[in-house]
Amino acid sequence: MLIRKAPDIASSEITPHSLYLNRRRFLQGAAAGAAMLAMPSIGSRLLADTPQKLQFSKWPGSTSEKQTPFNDITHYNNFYEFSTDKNGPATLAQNFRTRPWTVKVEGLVNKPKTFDIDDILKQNPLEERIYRHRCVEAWSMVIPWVGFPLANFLKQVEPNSKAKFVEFTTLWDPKQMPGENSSVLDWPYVEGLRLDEAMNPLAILAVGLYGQALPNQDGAPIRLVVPWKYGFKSIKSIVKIKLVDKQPVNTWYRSAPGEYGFYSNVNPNRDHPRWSQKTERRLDGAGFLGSGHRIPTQMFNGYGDQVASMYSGMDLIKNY
Ligand SMILES: Nc1nc2c(c(=O)[nH]1)N[C@H]1C(S)=C(S)[C@@H](COP(=O)(O)O)O[C@H]1N2
Ligand SMILES: [Mo]
Repeated sequence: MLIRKAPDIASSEITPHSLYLNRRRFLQGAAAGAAMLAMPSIGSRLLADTPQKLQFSKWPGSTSEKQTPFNDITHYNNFYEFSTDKNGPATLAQNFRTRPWTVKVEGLVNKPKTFDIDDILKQNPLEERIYRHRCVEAWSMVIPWVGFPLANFLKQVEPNSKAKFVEFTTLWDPKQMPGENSSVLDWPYVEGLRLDEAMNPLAILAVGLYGQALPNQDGAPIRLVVPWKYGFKSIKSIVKIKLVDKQPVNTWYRSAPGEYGFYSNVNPNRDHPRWSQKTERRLDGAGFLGSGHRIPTQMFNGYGDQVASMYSGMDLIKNY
């Protein structure tokens, strides 16, 4: 896992999230490697659990672009709680416990409530939505998510008139998540949306992909998916959702404010300080050794007709 294959070394875009971390990154990698070696019978675990099949309807707005193969979606992950290596979470998250699991919804709401994940699954009609997924590192995928609109979920707790933003928090459990023992990021991972963004019909809470429960490395049991924004906004393994009146400080902004803004809308006209955002490498099943194929990046990841009006009058170069 820790041995870099030649194309990874050659490519400047594989690990840019962590480039600034310099030697801290190496310490993290060593810790993750040690944790992996300590795990018993990884091989047998790979086949042990039958994934939970989900019931869902098909959302009519899905893209018809070629879907990224399951194997790439589950072996090319950013999930720093487990590893900063793209293929690390697939192994290190094998034994991650996603039951029992609750999501606490609190803050500026009339009806705060802690939801059990199985009640969430029963109470929210699921849809399959095939979305483009674009990482700030200039790679992209097409993923058949299974989930439901975040707006429907938030309406159940009745946000009050003071609520202006939504803050999401990932589980903090360093015993299970080896990366949380390192200072690679400030834990727990936090993300935020403006309330109108959260209420946009495209924003979903995903509980599955390819018709089955989310693989752990993709953010089981429940994660955010905001398809017009860079991938890091789509926070994984959520335990808390808080309605607030001030703009939340999201984890990537906290670690590198000049690089990862609050808005993080996919924008080919606003370069990342260290690389261009004009194009992206679409992962197409060629796997790690392949480079995918390069395509132009679209404003708002191609979802502009549904989201651009939320930003009218805003300078999207300044508000990156
Ligand atoms: N909790 C948590 N959520 C996270 C991350 C992370 O490290 N921790 N990485 C983000 C980044 S940078 C990306 S690109 C997407 C990747 O999602 P995927 O691995 O399911 O494709 O997850 C995002 N959500
Ligand atoms: Mo990302």
